[in-house]
Amino acid sequence: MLERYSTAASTYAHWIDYQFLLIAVLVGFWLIVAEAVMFWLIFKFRAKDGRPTQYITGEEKQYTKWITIPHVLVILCDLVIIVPAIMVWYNIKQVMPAADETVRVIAQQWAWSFQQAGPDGVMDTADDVRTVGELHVKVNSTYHFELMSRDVVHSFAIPAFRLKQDALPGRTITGWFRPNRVGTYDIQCTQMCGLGHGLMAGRIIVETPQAHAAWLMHNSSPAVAGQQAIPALPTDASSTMAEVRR
Ligand SMILES: [Cu+2]
Repeated sequence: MLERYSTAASTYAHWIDYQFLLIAVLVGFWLIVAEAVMFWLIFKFRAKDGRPTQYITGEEKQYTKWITIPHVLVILCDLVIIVPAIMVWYNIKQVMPAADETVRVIAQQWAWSFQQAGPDGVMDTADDVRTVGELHVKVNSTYHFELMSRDVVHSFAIPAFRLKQDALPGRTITGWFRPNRVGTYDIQCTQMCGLGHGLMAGRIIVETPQAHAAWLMHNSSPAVAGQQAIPALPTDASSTMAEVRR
């Protein structure tokens, strides 16, 4: 239902949407009830000729129930909101499903850079693909991200995924997402990070596995793409290097 009003492109987007819907419906219902009662009371007890003003201290039993009953109802409604909110938080931020892929996300004033494994599927090898401002991912794959900052506090946000995570200099923060809809979506920085903050936009392109494999192959270093591994040094060569070091 909410899909009509905002695009949801990750597996946990609807968990967050339903949490917002729950809050909106519960709070909205009580807002309407409270306003209706207030206007009814204003109308019922409006000034009338010949009717003296009542002075109500609120200490009598028949009046205190007007405070205690709504108070208990508010606490019950809080529980109805807080319990699913904790479950959503736990499932998104505390649980890490096994990764199919890993991407490194580096924030800096004022750009996003990304690093992911090339066709060999191993990070930190010569065929890694590095991009700026544009992250290509595969649909229906669970991604772990390693988020870092080169300078100040930034925040990595993909509204269509309902993903938002602060990036702190000196720390690597891990999280996850699983895109489930092919398309191009915004990446934003959502922490005021300096003069160019408003320009710090990027995009994430969710592709089919075939399109993603083709993109990886095309953007990986042509010299190393297709090589299985960097060959080990032959024994005599390493001994020669050891001799040189001596
Ligand atoms: Cu920023």
